[in-house]
Amino acid sequence: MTRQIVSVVGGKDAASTGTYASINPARTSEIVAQVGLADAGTFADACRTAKDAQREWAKVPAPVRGRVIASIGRLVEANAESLARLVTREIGKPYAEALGEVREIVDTCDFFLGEGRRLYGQTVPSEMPDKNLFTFRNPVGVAAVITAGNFPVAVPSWYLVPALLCGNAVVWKPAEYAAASAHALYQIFVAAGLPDGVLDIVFADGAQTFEGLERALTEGTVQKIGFTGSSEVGSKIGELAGRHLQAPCLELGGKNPMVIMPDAELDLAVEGALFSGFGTAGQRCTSLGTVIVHESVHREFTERFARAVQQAEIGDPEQDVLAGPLLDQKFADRYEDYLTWIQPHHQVISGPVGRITADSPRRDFTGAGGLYYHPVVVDGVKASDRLFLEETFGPIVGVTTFASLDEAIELANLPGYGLSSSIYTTDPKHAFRFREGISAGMVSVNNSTSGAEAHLPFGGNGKSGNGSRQSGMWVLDQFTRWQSMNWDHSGRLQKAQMDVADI
Ligand code: UN1
Repeated sequence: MTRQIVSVVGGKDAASTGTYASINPARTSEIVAQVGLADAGTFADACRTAKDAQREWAKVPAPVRGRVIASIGRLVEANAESLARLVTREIGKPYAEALGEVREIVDTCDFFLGEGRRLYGQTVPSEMPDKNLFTFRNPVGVAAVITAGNFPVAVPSWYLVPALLCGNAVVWKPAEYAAASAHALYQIFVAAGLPDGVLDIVFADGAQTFEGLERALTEGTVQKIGFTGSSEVGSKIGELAGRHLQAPCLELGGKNPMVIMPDAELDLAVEGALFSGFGTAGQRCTSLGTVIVHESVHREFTERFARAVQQAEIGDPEQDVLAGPLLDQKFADRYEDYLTWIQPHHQVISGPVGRITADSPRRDFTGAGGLYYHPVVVDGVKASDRLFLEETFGPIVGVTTFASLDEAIELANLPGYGLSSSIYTTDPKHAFRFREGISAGMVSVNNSTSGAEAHLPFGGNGKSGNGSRQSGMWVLDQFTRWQSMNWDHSGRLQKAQMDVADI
């Protein structure tokens, strides 16, 4: 069944000026949704509508907003299977992972529903007698949230749930290739009791979104941008926000390293590398980029890793598989581009070579043109290589060696990203030294680079983001602004710094 979906602004369907067909990447002949695309004007309208709705929403007491978040969580839970099935069908994520993704929304709601009864401010001692100082968290206003399609429902919820809880309105622009999943989630949020206009959804291409956002920033109807996507687009968004004196919340790419020490449990490391590198077909921002393995265990590790990769189940995402197809044709093109570059340069130790010709790396399992690709492991990657420095966002993992932990840390930081990282070691000293030296916002010890829990700070540094953090209580600083208040009941003008009594 093909869904017909359009943008919704202020509770009403908005006009479309173009269309996009969202396809099932496991069967590319199947259209999941025909998506009406809006233009920049509709985006800017949505921000104005949201601004009006936000004024009223901010007056709703925070504990009551928390109850709406609780209802969203319950509704998501009640619809978990159908939502996960839709995610699998639209982006090819294995069903178990899609269900996990839906679980992450519920976890996020569980965390924030109670925050409606906290959102603490402070009472602070004054320098002067008979004077009281307070701090308050105020909503920022309207958040424009632009999200990628690899986590079409969980990652948007990291923005939507806290932003709404804090009394903001949200205009959400999801990735077109995940539009049906996004629309289904939008409907659940609205059904939980959000007033019209407090959450608006706009489907638009990149250029129209950017133009619409620029207009909204100029009109003063957007106070916060949340963006998850590539470092390249993130930097453009950052530039635009900066011109309007705004600090966006940016969650960008990663070239996430995994360091394997000589004292590591190798089987565990192989399992971790397999899941980090090829789970979700390597299409998480937290996916493994390069294994940095100690030279003394390099041979043993690569042999075991190559075997594990060759045995991994890649196939129909509705079945129990490690990975399904790539998300969308544009990611498939990118994979093929990397592969073309890799072939003459490197030793591919697991992947198309020897099993399928290099210029035809696709494995079509269904006979219906699924975007299935071989996982590829490339050994002997050098620090100056494209493959070492760039995020591939696909099932390609590089391997390189090191001699000392300091060298490993230097290599791990070299690409200039700083999202996630991992070290396999049985020595806590190594783990802590790695944590101190690594530029990443997230560090795993004896665990995958991917799979952060929903109540820890999530985010990166360098090319991975501007230091903003999502998830957990840290995200409250993105969606509220601190306000201070002083209240003098002395009955006279007490001047700060000037009327402070000496001891
Ligand atoms: C992303 O790919 O943008 O930590 C987010 C993880 C997931 C989120 C990934 N919970 O791997």
